[in-house]
Amino acid sequence: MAEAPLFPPDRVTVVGVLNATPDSFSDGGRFVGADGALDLEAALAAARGLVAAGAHVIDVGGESTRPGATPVSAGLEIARTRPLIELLAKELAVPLSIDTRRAAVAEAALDAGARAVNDVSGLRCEPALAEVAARAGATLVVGHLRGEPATMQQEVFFADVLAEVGDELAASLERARDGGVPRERLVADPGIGFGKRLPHNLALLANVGALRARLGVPVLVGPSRKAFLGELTGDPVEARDLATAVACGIAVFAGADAVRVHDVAGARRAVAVAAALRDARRRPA
Ligand code: PMM
Repeated sequence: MAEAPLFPPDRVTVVGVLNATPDSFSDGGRFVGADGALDLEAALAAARGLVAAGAHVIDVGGESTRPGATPVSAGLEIARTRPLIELLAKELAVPLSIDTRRAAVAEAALDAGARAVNDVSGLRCEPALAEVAARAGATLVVGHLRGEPATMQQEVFFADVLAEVGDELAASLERARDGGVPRERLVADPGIGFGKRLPHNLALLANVGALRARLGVPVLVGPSRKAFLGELTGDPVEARDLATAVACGIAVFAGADAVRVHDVAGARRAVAVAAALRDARRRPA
């Protein structure tokens, strides 16, 4: 029997973030010490917390993609994520995804039990990642990112952000299909905060329904704790969960199929209300 889809059309999928990095912008250093050692027990406890809060999928990352972050080797990324995925796949009932731009890291994670690959570069970094996902029968999330995380905020220019992000995501989806990933296992993500300024992030979130209609696959958005929310509220990164929940709710009302968040409990509530309002607008009582 075919495995149940990770992003089914009849629910808003909530993806919980679990970063095994020392330097992610909001949750770095929770499970990886300055000496590089991974605290598997603490990471498992955090993952259990995400599941208890209602996460449908857990996204494990081993490389920070924050603006200006230093890239790490594939070997280090695998050392941070593979043992954790092996443990989580054994202990938890929810599907796991690996947040990576590299084919070798994706392969190790899929081998260890992950069922999805989340590539924020949309196959621009390593196109061979598509074949790795295809071979494993994995779901593939392609994100929108121009350039590299290290420099992505330096030269940002869009004449028409929705059209350009739509074109570039459509190209990523085509690359994924060329690599053998069928449409039913593809998800697109406009890459909130990845080489974008406040007006771009707002336009993408508020018009996510148009993007979804154009691309024909589920759309995931990841506004969680990002700088644009700080620009709007003045809140520091550790106080952005309420703003995140609002952004998620409104994106779902506007057509998003899935959200990727650190605070799953808040996002679950926000998307429950937003999805009900969205459905009421589509089919008034
Ligand atoms: N954002 C981050 C990392 N991975 N993946 C997807 N699909 N979408 C995102 O917006 C996204 C991502 C930013 O870093 P974080 O892990 O600290 O949230």
